[in-house]
Amino acid sequence: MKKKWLHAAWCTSLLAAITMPTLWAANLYNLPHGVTPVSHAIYGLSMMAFWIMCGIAVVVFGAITWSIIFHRRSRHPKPADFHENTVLEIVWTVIPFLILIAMAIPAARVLIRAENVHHSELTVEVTGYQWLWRYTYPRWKINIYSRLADSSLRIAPLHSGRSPYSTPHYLHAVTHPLVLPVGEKVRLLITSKDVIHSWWVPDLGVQMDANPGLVNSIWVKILKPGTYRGQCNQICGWGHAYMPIVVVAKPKAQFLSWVKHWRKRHPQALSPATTPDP
Ligand SMILES: [Cu+2]
Repeated sequence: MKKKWLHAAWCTSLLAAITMPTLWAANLYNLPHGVTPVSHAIYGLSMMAFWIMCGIAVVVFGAITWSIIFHRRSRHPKPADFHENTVLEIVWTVIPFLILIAMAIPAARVLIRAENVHHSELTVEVTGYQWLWRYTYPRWKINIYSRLADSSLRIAPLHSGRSPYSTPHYLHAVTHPLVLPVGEKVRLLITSKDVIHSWWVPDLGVQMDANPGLVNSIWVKILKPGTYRGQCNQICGWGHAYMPIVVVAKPKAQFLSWVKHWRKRHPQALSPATTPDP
């Protein structure tokens, strides 16, 4: 009896030793849960695929382990010598097919939902340039040029002699962030004035190509105030690493007061958008 308990304790410790680092790594490297309904849906899809893969792994590796143990050489197993098995072949074709269908239906639903920009409450135009982003709020005629922050720019040259660790958010800080209201469906119209860029903010569940001559639309509804960082996700030239994205989400009242202050401080920005200096 004592031996049995000892055995159980060993098995539990071994399981914990395997599980704990796995959970820690999962927290570190898993997809971010994000702060928008779409990012939550994408996270749900990712976890669904993950658990299906875990189930498949248990079945496949279980069968392999079982075969290794119970059909080992020392047991002198007699191999089955059948050839072709219609039932078996139908089963291993139909099961993966059903699994794929079960994954494709919710994935298609999320895709359709992510692209449905109807009933948006605010529109912001996002334009990529080599190497900065311009954010335009047509409702208030606000133009924001969002460049890499000076704190990063000073360090970026190869022989600057400064450590990237000496500044917070190195290469992820900008001169002016994109400010959005919390809880509102915001339509983003994304395009480019030169080469292909990509507007990517993982916490918002958004990655959309910015193509010259084409406008792509996507929407975000940020559920939590905060600062969310991303970057251009399409290699667009030597300055590709120098066009980060920072989104600041504020509650509606604070957002409107930001709009008021911005317009007061930047009356020149009320004119139509012009191409920024390189
Ligand atoms: Cu780019």
